[in-house]
Amino acid sequence: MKQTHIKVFATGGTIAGVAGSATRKDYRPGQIGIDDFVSEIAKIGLTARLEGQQFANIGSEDMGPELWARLHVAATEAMADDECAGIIITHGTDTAEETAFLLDQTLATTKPVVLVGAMRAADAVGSDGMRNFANAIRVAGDADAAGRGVLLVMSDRVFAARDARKAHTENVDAFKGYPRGPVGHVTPTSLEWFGPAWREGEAARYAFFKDMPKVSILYAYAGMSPDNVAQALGGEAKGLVLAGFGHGNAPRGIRDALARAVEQGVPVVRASRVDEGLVDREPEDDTANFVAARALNPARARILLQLLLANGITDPVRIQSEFSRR
Ligand code: DAS
Repeated sequence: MKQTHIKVFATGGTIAGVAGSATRKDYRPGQIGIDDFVSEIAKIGLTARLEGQQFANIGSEDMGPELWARLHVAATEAMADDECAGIIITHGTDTAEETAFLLDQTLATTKPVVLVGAMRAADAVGSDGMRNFANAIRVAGDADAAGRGVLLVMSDRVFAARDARKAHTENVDAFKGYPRGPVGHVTPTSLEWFGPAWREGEAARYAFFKDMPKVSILYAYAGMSPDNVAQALGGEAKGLVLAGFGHGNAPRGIRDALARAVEQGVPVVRASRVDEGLVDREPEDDTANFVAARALNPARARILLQLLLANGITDPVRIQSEFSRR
């Protein structure tokens, strides 16, 4: 029987991390090379043919445009390769949601693209890396995984990149999805989807650019002053995402300063510093031309605003309709 061919792009993170002792709390991310990883997983008898490529071996706090550009090129090539059934990207969990969402919006949905990480180093007691990786192989090798955008596999769950965010600093069960929870359940021996694919046959939504316009995030706090807006806009920011209170709220003076920024051609997206819930349009959005982030948290709202600006989409009405897509 012909084995499913899956390309594995390794970038590092805790999934490739070691502590040197099973009981040591501190560990170094990005220590294990992809070849060692692939030969280790071969021992558990999965039938896929894995082709590993080491892109980096970093903690994902250092992830950014250089590496995103290389991953995008490689994923685009793998999509065009008839031999390749799916792609896995091993990644640190800290910024996995940003990489997943950026690729989700800039790759076609014709083949599964799966990000996977771990919360415990490879030599920690109860390490989750190998199980998550085995689960990712099952998802990336499943034709039904295509048409769901980029996926993120952690703790036996499959999340859509549009929904997924890291919601715990330490737990193995670190990711949550909103507004959808997990879109599937996976183990090394089973995979169940909670509904049909929703992006079947879709082309890339936006062109990928390595150099995207600067977009700042302004984190709201009680007692903040309009100076904070000027600071956030300094350094040539072309757009701003408000990580607001509750429903994307901010003190009156801040809202006025943000409205002036919009008048000067800097789009402003209202997101929330609260972990979960929609930020929907309010009457003031119509007068001030703000955009509501809907279900995207500030980190992913920032990526989307960068992509829109890079693709020449600057009108707040048009930006709003892109934020309102699923
Ligand atoms: N070491 C951090 C990172 O690379 C955490 C992790 O991987 O879980 O994102």
